[in-house]
Amino acid sequence: MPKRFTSKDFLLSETAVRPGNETLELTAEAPSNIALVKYWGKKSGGVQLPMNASLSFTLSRSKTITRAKLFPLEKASAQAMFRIRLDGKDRPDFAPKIEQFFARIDPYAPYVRYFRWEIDSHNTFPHASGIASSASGFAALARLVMLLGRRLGLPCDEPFCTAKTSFLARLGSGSAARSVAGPLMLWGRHDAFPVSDDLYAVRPEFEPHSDFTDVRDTIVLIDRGVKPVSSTRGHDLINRHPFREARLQVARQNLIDLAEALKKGDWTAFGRIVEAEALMLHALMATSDPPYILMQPETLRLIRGLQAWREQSGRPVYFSLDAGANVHLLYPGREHQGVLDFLKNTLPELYADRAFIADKVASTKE
Ligand code: 2P0
Repeated sequence: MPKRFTSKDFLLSETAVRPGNETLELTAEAPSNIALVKYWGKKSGGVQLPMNASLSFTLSRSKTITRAKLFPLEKASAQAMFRIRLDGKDRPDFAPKIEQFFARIDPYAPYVRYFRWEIDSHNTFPHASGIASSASGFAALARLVMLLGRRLGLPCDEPFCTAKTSFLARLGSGSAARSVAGPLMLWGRHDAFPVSDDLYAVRPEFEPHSDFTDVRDTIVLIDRGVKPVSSTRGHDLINRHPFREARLQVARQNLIDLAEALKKGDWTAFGRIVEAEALMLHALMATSDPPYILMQPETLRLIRGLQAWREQSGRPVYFSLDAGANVHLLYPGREHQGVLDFLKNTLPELYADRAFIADKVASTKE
């Protein structure tokens, strides 16, 4: 069984590295991901620990690419000094979450404070589209921090390196923990999966069936606006949610059943579980206090259209939803043209606007 790490394994003393006085330029990128079993709710009494285990597909084409110019400081600053841009434009609105990230990772990467950071990020997908940009964004930033550590002479062997990258990314955004490798990532302790951990995501120990080697995710961009309720707030509301215990049990069982479906190559069972998870996520939102709805009329139009089309054609195309109105269509690669034709017929205005992104799940043969 692969080695399990504790947070102590990731600690670093302030004097572990010598910064040098050279200006550095580093680039890192990280993919987005779509949760099949959703992370929804955090454990109380910890920092960014998931209430339940989640499993995701890594989206190989939707990425954040982050470049940092690092200017050495005379002496380490008291807190991380940085400036953040997206596509060359200053984004002070991103600063609070990044500041929190740098503060949380400080015991594990104190060398961050030896530099003034000029960070420039770019997404290969529209930023405001809600395609888990905090997941790929924080995973890319965590990779940069790890890359800097290597440049400063810290050893980073596998599996330690991926585990620590995920551990750091998690401290920025929970779902980012899963955006550090692929094609399937498991985050959160689950007794049926001995390698699973709350502190960082891992590749699950099971092999998916060959019918899951070429998986596509077509993301239909229904709403590109800012979400009315953030995911962080949504996670909070689960702690006093009347269905909390039921959710925990269902998520636990869904993960076991989903692993079986993936191992057997059973697309029907896969679709049943993934769709139930998506609807449960949105049902939990609708029954929170206060309740809220992130779906839009087009979300339902698409879901209903898909159900009718599937019934009539028998094609293995299933939907998932993130914390937003956009719809992810998951299917084997051979169905790609059929999915595009279906979208053209069901949502012609969105199709004409090309408001969709055909993504590819990182190959399960990786
Ligand atoms: C997930 N989502 O598993 C779930 C399902 C969205 C839908 O985790 O507070 O940005 O930064 O840990 O990770 C989105 O929430 O929240 C999310 P924080 P995050 O992907």
